[in-house]
Amino acid sequence: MHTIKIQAAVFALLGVSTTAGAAPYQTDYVQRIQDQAFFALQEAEPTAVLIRNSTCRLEDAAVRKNWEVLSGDERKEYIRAVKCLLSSPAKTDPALDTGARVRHEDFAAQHINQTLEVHVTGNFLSWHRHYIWSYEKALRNECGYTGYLPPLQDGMIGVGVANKLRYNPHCVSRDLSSWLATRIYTEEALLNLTIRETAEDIAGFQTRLESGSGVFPGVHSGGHQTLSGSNSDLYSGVVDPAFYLHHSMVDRVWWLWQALHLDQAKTISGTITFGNRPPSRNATLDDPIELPFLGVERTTIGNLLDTLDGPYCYVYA
Ligand SMILES: [Cu+2]
Repeated sequence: MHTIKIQAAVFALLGVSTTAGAAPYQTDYVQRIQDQAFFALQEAEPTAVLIRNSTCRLEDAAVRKNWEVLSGDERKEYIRAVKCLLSSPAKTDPALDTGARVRHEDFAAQHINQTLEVHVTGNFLSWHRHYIWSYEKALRNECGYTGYLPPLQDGMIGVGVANKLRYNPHCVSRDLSSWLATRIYTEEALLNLTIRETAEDIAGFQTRLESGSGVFPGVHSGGHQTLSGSNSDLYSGVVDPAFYLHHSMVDRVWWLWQALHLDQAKTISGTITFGNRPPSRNATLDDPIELPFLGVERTTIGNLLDTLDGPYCYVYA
């Protein structure tokens, strides 16, 4: 298990300027897709409320705003809350021997322990949605954060060997590649992921998310590679706080796809083994999603497919 020495410098990636007021930022092509998605949700709301198992309403939903549009003070508040998780004591049962010393590491331990069951699988998107939502909850309930988990649009992590769980103090590293970022986060990539035939079903969406154009990786894997350093380790990339902003962006892209394909929003694709090795059955909506180290209530994939239902009530802006 890893521990992290984080000082403000580590947050260089998170915006450079926590002091300057952040300018509104969202490229036009992202805004166009965002507007289409939100319009689709508004159109569907009168019928959607009737079948929801919660009291969530679109107009009251929490809004996850992009990191790029947060003000300097909002960014500082987020960083302060992350530092709080980095300095609060771990809560996982010591008997589990996860190696976690601080709260942030409880989350890392959970990801490391389940890595092969929640990547390149049918539960990848829903498990990570629930995982980062639990992190957001900890920021808010345990560290007084008043905002929501912001997606990072422009910094969007390969497979390494995990040491599994043990106490392993080291510094988080990054090796940012703007060269790669400018080739991955393109209008083409977003269109291919959302409104084009390439993403006409959830299998196509997931393929694009990982494989991109074929030459460059997709926005999920490519984002981890863009951050590089600690993020090059599929298991323990979560030690880098930027992991959560990147995965908020991945969740946002899935949310956009779902809103633009409401008739398919509750479909999933993939099996229950990493890359289907060894070959296994397809994942189903009844498959459990569990975060036992984090004390999060057991749920199912099917319960996590709508950000306005089940345990959730949030949208992206
Ligand atoms: Cu992951």
